[in-house]
Amino acid sequence: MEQQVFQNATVIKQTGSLYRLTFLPGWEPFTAILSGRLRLKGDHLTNPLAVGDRVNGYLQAAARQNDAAVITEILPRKNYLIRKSANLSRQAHIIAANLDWAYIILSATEPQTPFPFIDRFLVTCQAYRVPATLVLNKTDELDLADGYRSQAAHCRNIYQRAGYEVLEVSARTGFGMDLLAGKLKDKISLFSGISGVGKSTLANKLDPSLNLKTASISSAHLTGKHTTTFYQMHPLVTGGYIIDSPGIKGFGLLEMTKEELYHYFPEIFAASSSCRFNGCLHAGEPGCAVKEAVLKGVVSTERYDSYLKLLDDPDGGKYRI
Ligand SMILES: Nc1nc2c(ncn2[C@@H]2O[C@H](COP(=O)(O)OP(=O)(O)OP(=O)(O)O)[C@@H](O)[C@H]2O)c(=O)[nH]1
Ligand SMILES: [Mg+2]
Ligand SMILES: [Zn+2]
Repeated sequence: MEQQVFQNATVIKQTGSLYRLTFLPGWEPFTAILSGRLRLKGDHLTNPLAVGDRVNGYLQAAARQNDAAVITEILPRKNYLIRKSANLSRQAHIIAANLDWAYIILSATEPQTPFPFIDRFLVTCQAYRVPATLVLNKTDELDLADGYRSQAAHCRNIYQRAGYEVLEVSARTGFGMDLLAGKLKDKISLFSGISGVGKSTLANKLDPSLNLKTASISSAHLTGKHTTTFYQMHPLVTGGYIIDSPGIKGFGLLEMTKEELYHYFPEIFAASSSCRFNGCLHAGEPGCAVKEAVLKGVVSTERYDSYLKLLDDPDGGKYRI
């Protein structure tokens, strides 16, 4: 059989054993499978290949519909995001690879994302060198109750103090969407977050031609319905590419020691340079500058508590969901 090699295609979708690839910046998706050799590798991973991965392979001549291309090589990753697959699982799941930016989408109203979830996501972004921004969506609903308004202000305050940008938008009214579109231009960005916060609705607002499936949150539990089921990259009419993702249910940190954890809380790391002891874990040691920064309000008590909780995890320095 005649073979024609290809290089540097980008994975834009995975469904079972089939991958969709394209050559960026163009957009002419074709189907591919993994070579047997690659399938055997990486048994500690639920997915050897993730959306955003760059790959080499070969096309089969005169490709008919069922003649998928074959991926023979995964190119080195610039970065990636990874999490534990599930409780007690030793397997890990690569969320996406080669990201320019990660957005954690939150709802200003419902459903609410627990702070520990946000912090685990941000810690992972720091550890794997993916810049991250928080997006507070559904701000059009902030008039529903004063409680929501103060909660949103609280969230903004905590994360801005930690050094993160917090964008306020409404996919419904379009508020803040031009600013977001400008940030996404010329980049590959991930939209992550729990189900129902409006990831796919935001994508549709940015580019109505995407026409992604969305669904209202459950009126009984105010939770999302896990409408999006695949990670998938989409080109935006305003420029750039976004990866829309299924709502994340749990976020387990991976391979992180107690000694390195504080490096991934930027504001705690900054304060730690003045700690009295080398190797201070900022958990009550004398002369701890982090504790002092918390008392002064430079580091928020919420983020510090989050840090201490992760530090206290009994799993020998490795963290579970
Ligand atoms: N009021 C209001 N509702 C919104 C906004 N954005 C999204 N929604 C609604 O929130 C619900 C969930 O939106 P989706 O886009 O399906 O949420 P998702 O994050 O993609 O959810 P999964 O795919 O399940 O992870 C839908 O009913 C949307 O109409 C917004 O800015 N304002
Ligand atoms: Mg969705
Ligand atoms: Zn300290």
